[in-house]
Amino acid sequence: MRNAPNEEDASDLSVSPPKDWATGVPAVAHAIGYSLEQTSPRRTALTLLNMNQISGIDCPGCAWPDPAPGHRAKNEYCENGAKHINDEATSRRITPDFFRRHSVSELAERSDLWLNQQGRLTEPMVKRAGSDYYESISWRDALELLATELNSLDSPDEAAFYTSGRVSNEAAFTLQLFARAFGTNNLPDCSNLCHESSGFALHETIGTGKGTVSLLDIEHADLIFVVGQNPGSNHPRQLTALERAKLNGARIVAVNPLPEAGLRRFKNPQKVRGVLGPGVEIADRLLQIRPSGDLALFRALNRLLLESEESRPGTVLDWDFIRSSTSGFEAFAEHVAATDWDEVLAQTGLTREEITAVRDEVLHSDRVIVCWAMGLTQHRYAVPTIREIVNFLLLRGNLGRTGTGACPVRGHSNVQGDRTMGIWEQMPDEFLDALQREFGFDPPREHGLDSVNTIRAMREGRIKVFLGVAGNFVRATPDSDVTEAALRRCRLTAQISTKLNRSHVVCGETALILPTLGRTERDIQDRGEQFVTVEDSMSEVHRSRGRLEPASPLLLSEVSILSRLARKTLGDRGEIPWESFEADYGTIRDRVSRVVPGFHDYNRRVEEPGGFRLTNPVNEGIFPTSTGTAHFTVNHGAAPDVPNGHLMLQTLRSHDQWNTIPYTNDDRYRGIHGDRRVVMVNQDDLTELGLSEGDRVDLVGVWSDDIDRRAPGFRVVPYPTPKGCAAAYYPETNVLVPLDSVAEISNQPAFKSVVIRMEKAQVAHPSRT
Ligand SMILES: Nc1nc2c(c(=O)[nH]1)N[C@H]1C(S)=C(S)[C@@H](COP(=O)(O)OP(=O)(O)OC[C@H]3O[C@@H](n4cnc5c(=O)[nH]c(N)nc54)[C@H](O)[C@@H]3O)O[C@H]1N2
Ligand SMILES: Nc1nc2c(c(=O)[nH]1)N[C@H]1C(S)=C(S)[C@@H](COP(=O)(O)OP(=O)(O)OC[C@H]3O[C@@H](n4cnc5c(=O)[nH]c(N)nc54)[C@H](O)[C@@H]3O)O[C@H]1N2
Ligand code: SF4
Ligand SMILES: [Mo]
Repeated sequence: MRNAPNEEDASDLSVSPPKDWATGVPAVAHAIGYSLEQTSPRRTALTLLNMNQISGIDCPGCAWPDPAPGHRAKNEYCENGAKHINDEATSRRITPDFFRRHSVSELAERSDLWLNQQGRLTEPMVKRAGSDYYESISWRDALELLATELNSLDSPDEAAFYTSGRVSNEAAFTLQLFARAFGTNNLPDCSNLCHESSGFALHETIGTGKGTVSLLDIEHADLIFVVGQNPGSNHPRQLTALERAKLNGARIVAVNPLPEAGLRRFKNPQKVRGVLGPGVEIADRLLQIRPSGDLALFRALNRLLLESEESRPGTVLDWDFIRSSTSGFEAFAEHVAATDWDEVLAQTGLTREEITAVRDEVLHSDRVIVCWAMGLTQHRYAVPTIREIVNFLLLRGNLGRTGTGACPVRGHSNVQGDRTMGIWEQMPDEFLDALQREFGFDPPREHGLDSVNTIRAMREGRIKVFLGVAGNFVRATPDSDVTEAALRRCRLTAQISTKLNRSHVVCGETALILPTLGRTERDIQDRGEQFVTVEDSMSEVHRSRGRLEPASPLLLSEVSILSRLARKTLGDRGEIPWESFEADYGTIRDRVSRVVPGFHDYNRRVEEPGGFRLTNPVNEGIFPTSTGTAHFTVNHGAAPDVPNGHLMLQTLRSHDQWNTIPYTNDDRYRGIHGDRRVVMVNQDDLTELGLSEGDRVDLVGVWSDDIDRRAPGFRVVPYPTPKGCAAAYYPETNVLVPLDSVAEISNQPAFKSVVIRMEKAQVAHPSRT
């Protein structure tokens, strides 16, 4: 079973103190080094120099936006962006011979790192029922097989179509159109695992699920909170924006259980001063909060602001804004006034002085922004926590004005765009009405399955066919043993992918690998060379066009695969011109312009340098909620109880991985090298538990069912995390996250509050000799 270690995980662990700065010369050297290892200098030049430029490739690294045209650096990318792009542009190839040499069950024992290192997929492959090997199949037969399976289902709702956020707008629109024309809203996506909690909280309170902040706002803010986010590793160019804000006089408060390198000092690699000097201090204050303590923190801040207003009436709260643009203030104020300080201190692990000092920062700041990511969204009470942050912003009118706002920092480069294009199991009726008008069919109205509910349905045999468009569903999702068993129950699983991952080898009875072009590659169709479009975390929509020769002549683009699949499955049903979609993506954008609000004149506007920005109604003073006002809310919730001798584990990314795919076994900024099966624990806890650095333990999940959730063979690393808490890498620890441990309302897995205990390792671990 792969969720236990094998010889590929043999440990060369070495530990040094965590770094207190991020992104300088070593970072750039690492990126180029990784690139040259994977590919040639010429290909490196064709990809890196093109990245994030006006007519170049949109970086697949993350959703952080690019500066406006004219303000971009020659090297407008970061170390990690360079690594992601080179991981795709690698010269290594997987050919049919590879699958003759390795059976599926053998590959299922390999590490995520090894699978990814084998290179690009080059030909469609099939694993037939009863066989343990993938073999070649033509595109025609592969799509025919998939279409036949889809058409033989008792109901379209026995199929699920997963999307990961690298998929372009054009492919996403095509996929959701196909799924709905086929007859289902089962469109689980990575957003269900990522910012779903943000979407629900923002939608309910301000009427739109998207962030309200632009790069210009960041430059003009007086105070920026960076909550539950590790930008040094996961959104490196956010540090450039924060540096600029600081040079303009902004203050920064970081809220994080860990003293992440990028939150401390930043050495800007694009400036001589950054490379040679000590760098810029990023966070003026770091609140080392206990995981899940953020609701208590913001409630306490809100209470302090209300008290300041009481002592200096008319000077603290923005009454004009509260009266004209919000509702629910009284109930909220009454609830917050009853906040119990003992509980706040216990939940946050902070002191009253620390919290009061932040209140003072707020009182001195006219323009405040709150940024956040997975440290907030992946908890049971994530939605109430984010709603409480909205309360915090509303109190002083920090929404809709320049230099203010809510900034959920998205992960995948086009995860926001995929949602805009209709990838959601719960799209509102207005969207479905527009599809109906444009394409003349009745889209299903009943909500579909999200990621967690898809796994439940597979487990019960209610989902029989699964298509993954990008991503690595089996590794991204919780409860690995349960999820793997669920996937294996499917009749057919198919993956449209660039690289090999675990979702190809933990598969249904029949399985298909459908290899596709990546962002870096030229995409030539019947009506000429195509580009695609994406939407970043700040609602900027722009083009992306690759320059490299495709990794294999047999690759098809995502749009081609989906359009052909739709034609084969639907035959003459409906009047959707799949053939022209494939030949010219401009014809898809034409349709989008008539279906999706804000996309009028799409084809023309996206030709503008830098594309266009979708307007956010909040920035025009409009709150499109049921009442037309922003809603103050009353929020309940507390961190999970952690019994004595147990720890609260958060599962997070290392510096050297891309989601489910580790690139190396190092986590440079945290000072951890040579091993990913490590658990970071506070020294006092280790002393109490009688453990020391390097000791090997099993991590054992504790949940109300009697399933034995165990991640064996982890090495202990003393780390400055709050007492009673621990941190370890995803996806190795997903086996510990119960499928039913989800955020209320959003149904997002609570990946960052997993109650565990540590046991001395039961099985001897392989060592590198
Ligand atoms: N290099 C690289 N870049 C990436 C990715 C990648 O894998 N690699 N993934 C992309 C994707 S899809 C995403 S969603 C983003 C993710 O970006 P992040 O959200 O930065 O990713 P995580 O590693 O999950 O880190 C979560 C951070 O939250 C903190 N945290 C955990 N629990 C709490 C809590 O309860 N309260 C607070 N205040 N903080 C907490 C952790 O200590 C950690 O610093 O990055 C994107 N960018
Ligand atoms: N425990 C724990 N679990 C988590 C998280 C966590 O913090 N903790 N984070 C969650 C989050 S925020 C996210 S977003 C999910 C990520 O979940 P996913 O998005 O499902 O996973 P990725 O690792 O990004 O997918 C990598 C695969 O995508 C394919 N790929 C890459 N580029 C392309 C492309 O251009 N086209 C196609 N078709 N395929 C491509 C490659 O085959 C590669 O192997 O994981 C979630 N799971
Ligand atoms: S910050 Fe994100 S989008 Fe920008 S270059 Fe780095 S990885 Fe790519
Ligand atoms: Mo994500």
